[in-house]
Amino acid sequence: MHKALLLLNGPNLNLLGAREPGVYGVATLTDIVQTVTARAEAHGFRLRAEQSNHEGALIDWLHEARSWADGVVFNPGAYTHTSVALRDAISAVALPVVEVHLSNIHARESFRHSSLLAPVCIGQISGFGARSYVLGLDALLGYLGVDDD
Ligand code: CA2
Repeated sequence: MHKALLLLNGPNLNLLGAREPGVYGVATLTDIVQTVTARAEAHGFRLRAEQSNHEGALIDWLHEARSWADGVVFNPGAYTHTSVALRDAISAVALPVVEVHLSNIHARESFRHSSLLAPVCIGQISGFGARSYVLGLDALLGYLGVDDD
């Protein structure tokens, strides 16, 4: 085990906290990264966080993670609903990936109800705001056999 995790965020999530607080909450991506990093470190894991608005960059980080990470917490943003390429990347790297969403995608527009990625992830957490990331981390650690607090 590398004792290291990747926290990956997709398009527009760099805007968190600045706009649409009613839908996505007031926490910034920096706040979320700090919270998840502290919790990962408390369990003895390093955490690397990356965000990109570009599909190819997200794919490259997933590929790289194969050599250094034990798993991934991933908010793919709108690529959740569209990206066969990200689905193929998740399948190819064969790392455990937890899909997380701030909003409850099932309670929103119908085009957000389906995820092309969820079938190749170990699970999906959706609707708990910034806490979705903490729940996603805990689910990943549990999957990896790390004891609870
Ligand atoms: O709920 C989520 O976490 C989403 O992944 C967020 C995506 C959306 O396309 C997915 O359907 C669900 C959108 C992220 C946009 O983030 C913004 C943040 C602040 C202001 C505007 C957009």
